[in-house]
Amino acid sequence: MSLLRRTLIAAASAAVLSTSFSAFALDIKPHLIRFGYGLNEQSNQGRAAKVFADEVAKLSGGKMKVRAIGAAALGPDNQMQQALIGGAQEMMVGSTATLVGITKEMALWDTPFLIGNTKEADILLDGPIGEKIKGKLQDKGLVGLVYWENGFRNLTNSKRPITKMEDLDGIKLRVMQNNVFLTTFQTLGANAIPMAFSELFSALETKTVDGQENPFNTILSSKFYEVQKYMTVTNHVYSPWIVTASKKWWDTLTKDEQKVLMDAAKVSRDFERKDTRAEAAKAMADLKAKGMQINEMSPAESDRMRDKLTKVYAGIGADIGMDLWNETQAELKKIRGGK
Ligand code: TK8
Repeated sequence: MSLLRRTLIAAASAAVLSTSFSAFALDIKPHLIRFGYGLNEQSNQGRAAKVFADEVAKLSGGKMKVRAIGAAALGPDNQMQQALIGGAQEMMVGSTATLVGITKEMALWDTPFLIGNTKEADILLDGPIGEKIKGKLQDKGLVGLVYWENGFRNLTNSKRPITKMEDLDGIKLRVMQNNVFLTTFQTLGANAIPMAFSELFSALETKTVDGQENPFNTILSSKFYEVQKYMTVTNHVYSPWIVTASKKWWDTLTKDEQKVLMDAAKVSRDFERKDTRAEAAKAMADLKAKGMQINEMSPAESDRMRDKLTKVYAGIGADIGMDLWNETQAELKKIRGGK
């Protein structure tokens, strides 16, 4: 081989080396962002996760890449939260109810019958109260970006129609891993069993539990109608989801990168709420068509439940602090026209 050829080869391979090195450097800097969630890809959660990923790619000109990973493949909510806190995972979306062990103020959102409609939900969540609660996550190693809508929760079970409180007696009801949900359903007479969402379908299928409670959308997307005959429209609580990031990781990002994520999160939130509401509006008919027997809880029966839950309400007030509780009541009164 001539000297010239040898020199050319050496130069070429040096060039290859240096390009591949800088490509590698580029790859790690603009991060692959793992965004975990619990429902499947075909759910409202999955659709909005995709919108978030696409928006991040668009706003960053392809420099930031979100990989949305659903079906609790990265673990149930609690496990992902710990991974975020430790810096082993970048982002997730999950129920605020599973965050109460980390940030006690999140329990406000678990208050039965607190929020009456989606307008109230949006004002509370996106206003000063929602911001304040979200801000509390910072001290715990998490950054809260936006709230998505999980929705108004309804009861399903495989035993009987629930038309009054007493019908809950002895029903083995899966609840989220959260004390307010646990004591609420114990107080109402059910045999409440805390369990991760990822275990729920098979627990219903094997009759380890008789029932569960979730919004229409989830009952549909998780195919609970295959293993649950009865649904009772109770709207007993409005559940938010919250998009969070690992603070350890977030603090390594530039201001511009943080802005891309925040802007994309807002776009995903607006999409998600619209999509969820559209799906929920027709879900009842869909669930009927799938063979579920559906009844609506009467307002008188909801009032009886509310009365029965006096102690639960007092407990939430004590846990989150009376200032936050009173501020919320005042805000709701304002939204409802001061009545
Ligand atoms: C999904 C959960 C789910 C929640 C539950 O990971 O656990 O019942 O409603 O949406 O966060």
